[in-house]
Amino acid sequence: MDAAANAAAAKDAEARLSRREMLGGVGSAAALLAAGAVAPAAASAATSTAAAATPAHAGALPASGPPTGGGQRMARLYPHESAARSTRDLSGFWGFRLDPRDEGEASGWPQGFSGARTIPVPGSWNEIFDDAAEYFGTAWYQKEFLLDPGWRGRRVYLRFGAASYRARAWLNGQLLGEHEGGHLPFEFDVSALVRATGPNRLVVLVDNAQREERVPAASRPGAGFNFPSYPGVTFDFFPYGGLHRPVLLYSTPATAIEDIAVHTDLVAGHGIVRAGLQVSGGWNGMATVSVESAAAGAVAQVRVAVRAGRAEAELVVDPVRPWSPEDPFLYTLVVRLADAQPDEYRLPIGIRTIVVDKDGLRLNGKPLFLAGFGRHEDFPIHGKGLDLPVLVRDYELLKWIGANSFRTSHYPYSDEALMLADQYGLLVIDESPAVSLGFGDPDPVIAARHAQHARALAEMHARDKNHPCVIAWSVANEPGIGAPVGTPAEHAALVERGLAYFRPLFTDMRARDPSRPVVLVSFGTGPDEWSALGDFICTNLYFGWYVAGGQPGEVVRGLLEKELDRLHAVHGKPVMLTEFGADTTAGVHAEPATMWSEEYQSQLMELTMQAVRARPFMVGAHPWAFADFRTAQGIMRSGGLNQKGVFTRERQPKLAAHTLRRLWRA
Ligand code: BDP
Repeated sequence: MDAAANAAAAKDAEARLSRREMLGGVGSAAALLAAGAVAPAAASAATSTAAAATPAHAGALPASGPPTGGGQRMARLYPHESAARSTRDLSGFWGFRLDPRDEGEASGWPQGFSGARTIPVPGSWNEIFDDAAEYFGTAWYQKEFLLDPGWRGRRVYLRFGAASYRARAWLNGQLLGEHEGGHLPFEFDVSALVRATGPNRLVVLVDNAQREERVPAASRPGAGFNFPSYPGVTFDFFPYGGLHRPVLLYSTPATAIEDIAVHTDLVAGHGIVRAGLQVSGGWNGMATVSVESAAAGAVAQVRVAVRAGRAEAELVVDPVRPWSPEDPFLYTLVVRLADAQPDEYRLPIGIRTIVVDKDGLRLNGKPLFLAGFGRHEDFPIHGKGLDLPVLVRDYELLKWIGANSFRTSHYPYSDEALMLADQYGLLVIDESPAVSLGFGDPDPVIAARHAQHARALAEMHARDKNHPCVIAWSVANEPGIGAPVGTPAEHAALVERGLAYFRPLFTDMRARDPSRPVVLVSFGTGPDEWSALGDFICTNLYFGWYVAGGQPGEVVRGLLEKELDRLHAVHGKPVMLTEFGADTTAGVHAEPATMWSEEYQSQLMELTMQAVRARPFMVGAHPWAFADFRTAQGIMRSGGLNQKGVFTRERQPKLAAHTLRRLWRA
């Protein structure tokens, strides 16, 4: 590295370090519909007031002309099966080819490409092929399938659980559309393009280029999360590429239930279930809505008139078995249309309430303390690919340790993760992919991120709104001023810039869902003005690691207590410690405890939990992190791993796991 580059890198590291130095009542169904909780089928995902900007990536539509298949539509209801609906999982072996020169589209690859090797879907290409380990460009997937003969004449949809980061799909050579954002589903109506006989060829371009206008963002070459890292991303996890979640085909009758928005309440000992319905094509007719339980059948039922595709139903469940971590009891909401081809949709629901006020969080009226973790979707060989055995094992370990909750740090997790959390009774803070936003970047970059961020929030809500496990929305993790700040006036201008960015996102999220708290997770003493937008205060504090490292005793305790008390005094709202922790190499021991040893992490956890539990205004503490996870290479991350896991990456407990188990199960 020459002197100038060296100086630039040092300056950059300084800017990154400054991040650490700074540490020192349920609405009616009508209201839900009005608020856009059930959005019109064709509505754009972005409802934000901020200027939309065209992302600067290459190959944005319509390079191949307009999509023939009607374009991408927001995925709302998960394709659960019923008497009227079936789902086919296209997971398995697909054809795969890297396209480092971005030549595939011009060379006719959408029709099907040669030179393919075999890749598993779901999975991350970086964990599978040596030549793709550090590959962040464009890659192609292809798969042939036959249409189920029973699906002829029905509507057929193709749903991608997640593609990192941008995907463009073709069926039988015809462009279906494209989607941007690596952690949320999208779907296409393929009824007009799918062949009833003979093979159908599905081709997907997945572009995982790391760009600064994307969410989350890459940073300038040579920059990194703490220090320069490779790859140079602004966040602390590996930017895996690939089709990370299942690709599903599903069929519905011609007239279909397109969306359901459920809100539940508990009043005078019985349950209230309100459901806003949306049916395709502005359909008019009668619908039956029932709440069923496996043991008792229909426990409540109403018939409602659907007018111009809309209806709302209210059902009373008495006696009610409320959903909670102790008893995660799920009913099934069943909606049936009285049509020539009657559609039926079956939605697992839990009847529960979540309330936040100045005194704390309450679930079903009872005080709630969130014990659990920030996590990652990450596992050797699978990368970010959905791995069902790991998912179940993780939840078993969460139960083993006495956790009741987790945050989907730092992006929405799979549909399967939330469906299973409903069953396990795990409470989820559902976080958007906006991690480490920086407000020192140029206007067009920030505008592009804002448009994408707004879309992601709309999609996250559309997908997750009916899960009882989701008890709060996290708009972002650790946004920062993002620039070395000179004067107080410059600092104030950047704070203002952030406020102008976040306010409309909070307004939109609250309008979509008046029933759940909305929060922003801040780092250290990151601008109070931004945290204040949240319904409770979420803070990540690394006393004992990035600040006052090596002193897990009274020094850390003093710093921590002072900052928690300050946050409560400033905001007058409940506070949650959403991250704290220490990198710990499994097997390293020290007496007295020193940094990186299991004893040190364990002591830090115990001390922090004591300080937290001594404060009635604290509503939760999530050690960072559940398990070690892969991140970019750099001098801060031995082995390319963040080792703050309480479990190893292979899910074996470190000493701190036993300590937390003792504290949380007491
Ligand atoms: C926090 C971030 C998290 C990092 C953690 C760390 O929210 O993504 O992994 O720091 O440095 O600030 O370990």
